[in-house]
Amino acid sequence: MSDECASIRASCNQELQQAANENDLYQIKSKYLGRSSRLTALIKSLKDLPAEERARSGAAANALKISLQQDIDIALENMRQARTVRAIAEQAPDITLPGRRTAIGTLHPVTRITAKIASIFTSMGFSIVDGPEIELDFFNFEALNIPKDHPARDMHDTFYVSDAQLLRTHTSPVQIRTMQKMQPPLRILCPGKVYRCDSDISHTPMFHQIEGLMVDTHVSFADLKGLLTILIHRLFGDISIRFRPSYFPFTEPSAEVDIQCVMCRGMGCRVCSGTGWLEILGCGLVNPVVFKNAGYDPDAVTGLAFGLGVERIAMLTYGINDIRLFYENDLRFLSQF
Ligand code: 2NM
Repeated sequence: MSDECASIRASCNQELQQAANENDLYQIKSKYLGRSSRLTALIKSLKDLPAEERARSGAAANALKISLQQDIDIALENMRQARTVRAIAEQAPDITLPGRRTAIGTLHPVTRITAKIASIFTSMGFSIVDGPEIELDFFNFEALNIPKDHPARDMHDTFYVSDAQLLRTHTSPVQIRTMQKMQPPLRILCPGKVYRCDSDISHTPMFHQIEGLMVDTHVSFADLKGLLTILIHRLFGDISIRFRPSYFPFTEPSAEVDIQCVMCRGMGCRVCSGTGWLEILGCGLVNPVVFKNAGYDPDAVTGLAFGLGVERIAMLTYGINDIRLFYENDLRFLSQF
């Protein structure tokens, strides 16, 4: 009896040693613990033994059964763990492979020019200020000396939101709001999106503008010329500039500033329509009416103001001939900056 137990034990141990996979182990389990196993036969034969020996052998057979079950289950668990370890190893990334490249973004040309101009003016003591893109008629027109039915309103093809609300057509309303809140002296630069109902190769319904305003007791046209000459020379290098008389309702006197054509260096070409000059900004001394509307004493202060279109400066700087390229989000265009 105990010989048979030892023999089963030894035979099972040997097979467990040789098992190559989980399937082998399931077969061993059925062979040693199943209905037609030697152990089951042995347990069935116990009833033929004398009572005293039956108890002893029964206990031994039972102990063997439990022990075989444990050994087989442990072997199975080890095999499963080994399989998991192998699967993880197979799925693990090969850290010697070269990485996938991620394209590094670039700043949009409009962002670049805005940042450049902002840094030129902050270096001269200006603060950057912004305000709402949906404006009241008062701040966009009325306060700027552009009354209703004034022909100057036709210059800005306005998107109206309601009778009193509109999409700002320039960033000047930010300057009116700032004057209402802050006392002079004032030096501010207002970059931002503006909207005009216009669309062709040189106009988009939304574009970017930068307007500047400086107010103090003795601001003169000489200050305006000096400031804008510094701006243009820092943007375009040593280039010829001319101030040409013009008209804006919010400034008096007013001027437009031309630079020597950056394409043909003044020889005359398609970009400058053969004139050798390019218009790049508008400016003037703040109209006293505007000061009064904004709550400043027009007899106590004078001011200079100017405005420019960022896309236009970017087109001249980078030699871009169609403004719509800025808003098509074509990476072949954008990745060049
Ligand atoms: C321009 C040209 C000339 C301007 C005026 C003002 C304000 F609010 F102070 F009156 N802001 N911007 C101005 C003056 C803008 O853009 C072509």
